[in-house]
Amino acid sequence: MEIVLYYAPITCALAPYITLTEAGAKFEVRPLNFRKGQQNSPEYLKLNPKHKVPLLLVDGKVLGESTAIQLWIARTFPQAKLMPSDPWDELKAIGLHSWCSGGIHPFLARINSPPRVCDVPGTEDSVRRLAAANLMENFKIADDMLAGREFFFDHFTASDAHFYWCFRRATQFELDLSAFKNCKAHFDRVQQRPSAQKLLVFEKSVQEEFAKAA
Ligand SMILES: N[C@@H](CCC(=O)N[C@@H](CS)C(=O)NCC(=O)O)C(=O)O
Repeated sequence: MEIVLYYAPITCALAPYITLTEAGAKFEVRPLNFRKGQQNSPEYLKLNPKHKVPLLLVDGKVLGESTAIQLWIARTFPQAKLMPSDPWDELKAIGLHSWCSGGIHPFLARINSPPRVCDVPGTEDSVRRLAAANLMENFKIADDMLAGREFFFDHFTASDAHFYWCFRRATQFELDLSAFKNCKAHFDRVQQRPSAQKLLVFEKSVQEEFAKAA
């Protein structure tokens, strides 16, 4: 089976990189340079008209959207136990992916680029402030969920990788996240895993390549 992951540094595509690595999958990564707008190239738009990563190619078949990608990885590599085995918990895990993608990610995107959602002059700070407030509300919920636990379920799952990315992205903005001690401990725990360490080394190498090409 040929697995290709379209990825860009910093982005949510790092979560499937982590889970594919946890699964012991053989996969090729095709990094896109967002600074050069490679996600908007005609070739990439043919694969993904949404101009987003992550995107998976499996024997040439295209799969987009983090939730679907994570589910595919978990189902294809069941020995890695990337979804909880209990059917109800599996649904809760799908809910967590959906929350990361649809409930948390959009606020990170607004903080990163307010003009994408509001072009009224002078409103950038306001968009950022409101997005940050929504983000904090979500992190408080996650912090309560993670109280007294190592992971969202009784072992590491794909949900942990996805939420790790959300929290990591938030650390890259000027936000005070000190109230979310359980999220931070979870972040550190996931980041210590060999899969995340491998990702960080890979990310650095891609960023260096892109810097050279700038
Ligand atoms: N709903 C998608 C969102 C993916 C997404 O927004 N990816 C961002 C990076 S974190 C992206 O590729 N942005 C590029 C663009 O919008 O041009 C998912 O969960 O996979």
